[in-house]
Amino acid sequence: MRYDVLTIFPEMIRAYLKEGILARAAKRGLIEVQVTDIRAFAGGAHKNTDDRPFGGGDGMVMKPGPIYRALDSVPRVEENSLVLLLTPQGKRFDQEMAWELSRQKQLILVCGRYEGIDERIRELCVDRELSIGDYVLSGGELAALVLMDAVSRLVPGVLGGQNSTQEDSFEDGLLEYPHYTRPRVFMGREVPEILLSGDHEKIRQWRRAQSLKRTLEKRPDLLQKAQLTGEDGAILEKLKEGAEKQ
Ligand code: 9D3
Repeated sequence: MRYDVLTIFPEMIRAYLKEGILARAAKRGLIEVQVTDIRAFAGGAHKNTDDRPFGGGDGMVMKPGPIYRALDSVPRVEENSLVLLLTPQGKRFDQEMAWELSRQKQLILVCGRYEGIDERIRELCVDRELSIGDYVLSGGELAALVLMDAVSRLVPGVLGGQNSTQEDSFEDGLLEYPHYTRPRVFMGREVPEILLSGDHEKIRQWRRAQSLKRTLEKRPDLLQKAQLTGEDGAILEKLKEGAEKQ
């Protein structure tokens, strides 16, 4: 996977990519990230990347020229290349979209700042508009990092097996079961007995029931889309009955 990130704050992107799983993936050649400074493509003595909006109003708008030239400078991987604009108006990014994007060869991420970008960039250059959620950020940089993090984890080899994607939260659409490690007793609170039993089938059943219980309690909306077995259905019925009695 190759990412090209277009931004007026290249160091914001580079800083996050210096450490952690994405840094390791880049060192191993599993992903490549090129950051392009939009300002390098701005003209004039002041290298302005923004200007006042036609028609008046508060705030500034990103000029089309610098973004257009920055995009033009990005080498395109022939097939499977997408230009994504990070914007509050985009379709909400989720795990399903992360899987879909992970099958591309190149993602070109355009980070907006200020009130937004000139509409003609959207029309001429952008394949898709994405948002990471319904809250107001100061620009697209954090959104681009969130996207690259979520997508890169799905690129074969990036997780190195230790943390299989299948067991991850959201991969089967359920929240995770509770985790425990040593010590066995902490501040008077014991690890559930079953986890010490060595009975792997019992442990698997307990964990599945805990996942279902948590999801029902904290994120019942996730159950609609979740991949549930017949066993899951029976556990959920019991949990719901229990909730009614109380
Ligand atoms: C004052 C009206 N604002 C719309 C809610 C304008 C506006 C706010 C924030 C325009 C741009 C931004 C900067 N945000 C992003 O560029 C952004 C974003 C976000 O704010 N939330 C969730 N996902 C994203 S992706 C890019």
